[in-house]
Amino acid sequence: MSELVNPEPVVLYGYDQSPYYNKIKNLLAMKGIKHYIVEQPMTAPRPDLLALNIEYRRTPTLVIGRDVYLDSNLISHVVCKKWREPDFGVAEFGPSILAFESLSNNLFWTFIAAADFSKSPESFKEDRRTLWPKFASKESSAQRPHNLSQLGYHIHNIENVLQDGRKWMLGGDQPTLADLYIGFVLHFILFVLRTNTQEGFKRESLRNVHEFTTRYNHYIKSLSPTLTKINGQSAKDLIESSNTEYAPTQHDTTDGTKINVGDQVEIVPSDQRAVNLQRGILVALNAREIVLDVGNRLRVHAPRLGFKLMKVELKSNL
Ligand SMILES: N[C@@H](CCC(=O)N[C@@H](CS)C(=O)NCC(=O)O)C(=O)O
Repeated sequence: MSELVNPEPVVLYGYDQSPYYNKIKNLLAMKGIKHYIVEQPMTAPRPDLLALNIEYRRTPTLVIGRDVYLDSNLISHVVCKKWREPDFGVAEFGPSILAFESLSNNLFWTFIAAADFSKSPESFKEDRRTLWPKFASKESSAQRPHNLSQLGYHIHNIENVLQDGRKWMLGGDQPTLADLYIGFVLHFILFVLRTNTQEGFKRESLRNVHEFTTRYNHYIKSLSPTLTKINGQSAKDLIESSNTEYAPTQHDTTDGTKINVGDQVEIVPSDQRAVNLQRGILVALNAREIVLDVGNRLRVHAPRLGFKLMKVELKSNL
């Protein structure tokens, strides 16, 4: 057990087939952050997370000490703020990095709308339909040609950016966070789900994009991450025995919502059906974050962008 002793454990939950999980796995490797990995099933339920009172079921989730972070965008902001070196061009999370983050999310969801999941296992499709009722339906496959054209638009824009011979998205000799944001999603689209065999996405049409993605993959493979795979119970013990202070948070009393610190609330990503609601007591709310106390001395942090926040109206038992 001694190698599990860590005053502020960093624990990543996810599964290898998840591109967003790989985005964070690669970020931790780029930053050289020692961490633990708890592999999760591809479909719900995820008992390891439920045991920590985490109902949120999107992937990935990252725990740092007793703070639980939802959503890869928030996670990467938090990681880059906490571990500033190496900097990867993101000291201030400047506009170009944010633009690449937004492009990356756009690319991913445009691709999901264009992808063919008809041959995926029925159990996987059923599971995803609990979040997105039209997932892999006849209706959505009729939209595929259109969505593929939208994907082509985004990827050809990236081809144009790379046309001046730059190695990395922001130029220069070293990769930055912009490369991570674009690299993980291009790798998934072109090489994991093999869009590279489709007309308009083959190497001859997108030479620079293909070369960039291969370069990104070589770079990721050249890193030596310090990670230990552990099971859910060991992770729970590690997290619950952590004695670190909570991450500092700020409550903005001028926030427009009628929800106050101490209220019982639920949050859920706004791009899915309202299932697997994450419940907790509101600790802080500001322009960037929602922070909840979920019991077990754990706090959950979700980004404000892309999450719905609702007050739970408690029914009297009388
Ligand atoms: N905005 C979220 C999106 C995460 C997301 O949609 N992940 C996919 C896997 S790549 C997912 O949650 N799928 C359903 C699941 O894993 O239960 C993030 O950046 O973390």
